[in-house]
Amino acid sequence: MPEKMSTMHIRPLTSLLFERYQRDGFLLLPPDFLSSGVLQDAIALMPEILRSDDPSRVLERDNATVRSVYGLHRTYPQVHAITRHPLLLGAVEQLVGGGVYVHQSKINFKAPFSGDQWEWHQDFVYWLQNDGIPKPDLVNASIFLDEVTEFNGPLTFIPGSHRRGVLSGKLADGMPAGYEDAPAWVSTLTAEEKFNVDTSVIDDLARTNGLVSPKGPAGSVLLFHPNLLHASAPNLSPFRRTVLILVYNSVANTSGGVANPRPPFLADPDVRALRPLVPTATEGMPR
Ligand code: 6CS
Ligand code: FE
Repeated sequence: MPEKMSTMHIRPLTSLLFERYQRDGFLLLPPDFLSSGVLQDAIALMPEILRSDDPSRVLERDNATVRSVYGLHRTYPQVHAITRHPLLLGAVEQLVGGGVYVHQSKINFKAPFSGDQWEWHQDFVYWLQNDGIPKPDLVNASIFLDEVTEFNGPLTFIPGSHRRGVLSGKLADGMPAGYEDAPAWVSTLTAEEKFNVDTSVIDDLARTNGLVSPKGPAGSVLLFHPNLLHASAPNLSPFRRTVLILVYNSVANTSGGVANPRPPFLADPDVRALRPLVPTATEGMPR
């Protein structure tokens, strides 16, 4: 049962789940955490999102397969509504400790047979170095739009690694191979990580803390810390592994400004605190 409801926002995480996130750096919530309408709304949008020939769409190294599309909460009202789902927003506020806005949203498609890797990395260093976000007071919320199995390139974590702080600030220079003519901001979105964490660090931490790949049916929600070490292998299976990732940031942790701001679809300049969708007389609880 959710803890006592605050006047404004629901606090759906029990103290057990809250502490598990603090310990491991991630939390996998079952599909019934969000109403099924959320999943249907997001899935219904995918054909349109895939067709969008927009700078926010990043292709794989094969220059044909769609890797990711960014800024969806700005483009599609249905996605913006998902960011305000009372249980999702309430859980994120509990973990951040206050009001939040969406810094970045994306769909990672991880297409069948051709969805490429994400090398070992931490996310926060990208938002620190590229967007001037001062502290790791963010939460990644990954909503599984397909079933995630051991076969279709699941996210793999090193549990507890979020407590080691920023493990790499070394920016690999130049544009990744195949993206030489792309805008500079594409460099941190491809299969070649720009802030590479040294394999000796991965080796050491994986041996002490182990490796975990949270798997689950479509509709599952995976919350994870911006300093948690993670990677995912190419998808060699015939099964798609699409996830919608919402990056929530504390409204008390906004950027102090950077010399070359990234486009709004990568770093949203609208930092107003999100309010939960409320049941309306006609529609009842949001989908
Ligand atoms: O540069 C970024 O914002 C993105 N890059 C990576 C590797 N993860 C975080 C984020 O989605
Ligand atoms: Fe990442």
